[in-house]
Amino acid sequence: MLYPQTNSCRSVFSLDGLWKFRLINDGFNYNPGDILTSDFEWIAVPASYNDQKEDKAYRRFAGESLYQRSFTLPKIMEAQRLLLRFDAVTNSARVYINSELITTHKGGYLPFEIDITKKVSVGVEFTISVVVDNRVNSTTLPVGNDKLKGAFFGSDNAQVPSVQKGKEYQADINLPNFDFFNYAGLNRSVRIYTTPKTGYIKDITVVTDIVGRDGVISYYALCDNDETVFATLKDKRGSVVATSDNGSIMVKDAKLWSIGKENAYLYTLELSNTSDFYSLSVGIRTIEVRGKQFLLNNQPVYFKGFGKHEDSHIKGRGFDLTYDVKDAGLIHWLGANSFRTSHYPYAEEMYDLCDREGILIIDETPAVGIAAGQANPYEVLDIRAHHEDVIKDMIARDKNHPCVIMWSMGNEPDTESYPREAYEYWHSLYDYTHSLDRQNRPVTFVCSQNDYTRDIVARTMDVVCLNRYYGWYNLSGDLDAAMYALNLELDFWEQQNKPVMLTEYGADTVSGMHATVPEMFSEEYQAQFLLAYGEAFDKRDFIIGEQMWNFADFGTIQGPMRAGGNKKGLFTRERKPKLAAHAMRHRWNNIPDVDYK
Ligand code: GCB
Repeated sequence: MLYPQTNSCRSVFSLDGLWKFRLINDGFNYNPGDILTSDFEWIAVPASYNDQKEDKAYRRFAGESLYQRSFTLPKIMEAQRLLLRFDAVTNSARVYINSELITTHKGGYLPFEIDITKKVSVGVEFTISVVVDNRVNSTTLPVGNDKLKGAFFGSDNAQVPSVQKGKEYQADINLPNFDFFNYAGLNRSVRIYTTPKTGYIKDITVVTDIVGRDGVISYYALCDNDETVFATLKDKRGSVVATSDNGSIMVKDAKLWSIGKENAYLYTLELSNTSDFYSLSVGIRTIEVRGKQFLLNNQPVYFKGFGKHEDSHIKGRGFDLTYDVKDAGLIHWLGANSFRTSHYPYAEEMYDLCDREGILIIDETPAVGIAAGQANPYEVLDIRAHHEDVIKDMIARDKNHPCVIMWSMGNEPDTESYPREAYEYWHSLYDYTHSLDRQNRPVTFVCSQNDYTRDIVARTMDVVCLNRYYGWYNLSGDLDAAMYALNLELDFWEQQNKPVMLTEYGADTVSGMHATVPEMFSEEYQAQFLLAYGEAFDKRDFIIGEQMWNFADFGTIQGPMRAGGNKKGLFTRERKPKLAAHAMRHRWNNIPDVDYK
């Protein structure tokens, strides 16, 4: 799926800004075509709605809400094909133009678009209404709990007096099976973009290779007719390097794309036919897992970084380019080189930035929370087809970014209780993921702290990715015992002859809380915790990377384990460094990006 662009043949109109908004509650029903004239709020797009108003309903709400806005398109657009594109509506959407339902979409973290050429008349006002549903349940990704009512009297809660068990407090609330706030709404940009009416370029896929000192770019362009697509490759200064009309370009003495701002060389591939034009940044690089190494351009990489979230005050999960730029700068400041898009694909602009700045991305689907208490999640949850859809859509969106170096199919599923079913589920998805990516990037999923001897699927991934909390959720506060346990486990993984990466390890830390004898929640404990893990990694050649949890503090559902959110950040939510940020900066600046192990 191509990102909208303005050029000599296409144009983009932003629909971001103030929209009319209301929760669909208190007996309010949306009748398609109804225009909101009263009882609505003005709300900013893109942004989550939850923290924009001083109303607890906005944070606690579970259900549908309505966004509405009217537009008139200029007559100069008459000659073009019109596409309405939503970059992300969380968690699902019904879209109306005036009273007509024009599309529905499930899943809150990937774009969808609709051809509206025949639905609107240029020069005539029309109204877009979007009904957004924020509910998560056993059919959605991320997964939520179906039981919306009676959450406070659940029989699983040991603190509920036995005489109250089974009693229901009548309130719909979201019960996410994941540890980030279920921020909802028009979280990313909304636009109308145009293409020529015929002959438009529908899709482009790029694969690159290195032969000696030269680069090879193979491109596959899909048009709505059979016309030949011509390619022109330009270097950074805009000089033409090569042209082609046969899908392949040889680049003599190619400059490769690699880690770091100075090394992230991007060419521009311009594709055109008689009606259309599209330009794409291309980084020439190869990726391969060989033995216990992860090779970028044939050099073994050591991953330094974290899992992140798209999360900030007030905007919630709303797209904010300024935060992306700030975060990329902090990644460089730390001497880090990579992150995982835990736990959903991020806004496309972040990948574009990472292409330019040489930051590696492990791209993750929203498949988080695949565990169902005592029950078999592979039977209880109705997610398989949707899971395939999000993998397909994520790859369709992100396949051309050089910064994307591995696909993560999901985070912390239960692989231990029903090992055979887990294997069947995840291994078939692994094959499916590989089959969709012409670049054939490595594929993995990220596994939780479990009885790793029972998990028979993680060890079959291209890279084994482990989330571990020795010293936090277990052996709490005792780093000596934690390191003993971690090393016991790493001895096991050493036998598997696979590259292994730690994709989460961390400690909640209250910024400003200090201790001479480091104890949990103090800044000193977090720093010692992370460095102790680092020491264990340094001793093992098969550990190819460390991505601690988390880049910054982030919002979660409230609960006894979370004081104003998850506090495992190296930075506060406002991006102020904790002591551990300085400690990791020192460590990472002394570890090279490649040829470390
Ligand atoms: C995990 C999850 C992550 C949580 C983290 C924590 O294992 O993957 O989503 O936020 O632990 O801090 O508990």
